[in-house]
Amino acid sequence: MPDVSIVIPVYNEEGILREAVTELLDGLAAVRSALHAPDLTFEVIIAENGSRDRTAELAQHLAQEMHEVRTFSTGEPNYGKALRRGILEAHGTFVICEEIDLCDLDFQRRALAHLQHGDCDMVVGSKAMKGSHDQRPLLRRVATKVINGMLHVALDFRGTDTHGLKAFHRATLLPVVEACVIDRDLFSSELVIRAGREGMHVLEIPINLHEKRPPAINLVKRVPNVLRGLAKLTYVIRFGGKP
Ligand SMILES: Nc1nc2c(ncn2[C@@H]2O[C@H](COP(=O)(O)OP(=O)(O)O)[C@@H](O)[C@H]2O)c(=O)[nH]1
Ligand SMILES: [Mg+2]
Repeated sequence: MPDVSIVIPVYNEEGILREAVTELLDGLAAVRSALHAPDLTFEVIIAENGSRDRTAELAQHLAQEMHEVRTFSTGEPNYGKALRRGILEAHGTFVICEEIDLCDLDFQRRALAHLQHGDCDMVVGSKAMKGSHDQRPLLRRVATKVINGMLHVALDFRGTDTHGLKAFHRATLLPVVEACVIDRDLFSSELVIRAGREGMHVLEIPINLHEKRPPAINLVKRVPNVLRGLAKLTYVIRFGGKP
């Protein structure tokens, strides 16, 4: 079994997939050495669904070429569903949830150091806390703050970010992952919020966010889905109902 599973949901990423995965695997040597853990083993799980380009086929090729890489493809585009399945299929003691346009080795190194020291159960890479540096356009930075503000009001969430990079001890978080019912964009938020509410120690650390490419899906088009997800999330967490 690997020590660390890196789960990466991907959708229509043929342009950067091979380069990003190759760079990630090359970079892991530096993570091992910074952690003084030369034998630390990794697996990379590419969680694809619904891509209309050659992403699924490219992911298959990568899995055949590189023994650390596994992949699966399922139905319609759904970030949360793909990430959830990737986490459930992970074998590592620790799981890192990545994004193909980030593959942030610095976050991975710092998060693993915290987890190995037993400082916390989950590390969240925040792009909105003091010390972080978010290089995305203003509108997307504002969107992050708005979603966070809504989570604060609706669910009493006290952190600064729920969407994006995360790392955790797999066995500890597994019951929380299994309890999650929201898919799409808000799955990430549900996972972080549930973990906190179940008394787990969630530690936020600042990240330097630099995307390898702008997102394919227009921010405005995501709004209805995110609002629906927020309403569902509030309902299931506040009232324990079915989504
Ligand atoms: N499997 C899957 N992955 C997705 C989907 N939408 C986005 N992703 C992946 O999620 C990660 C982040 O997506 P991105 O478009 O950068 O949105 P951002 O999180 O707002 O920056 C990337 O690795 C994408 O390929 C989806 O519908 N299904
Ligand atoms: Mg992105």
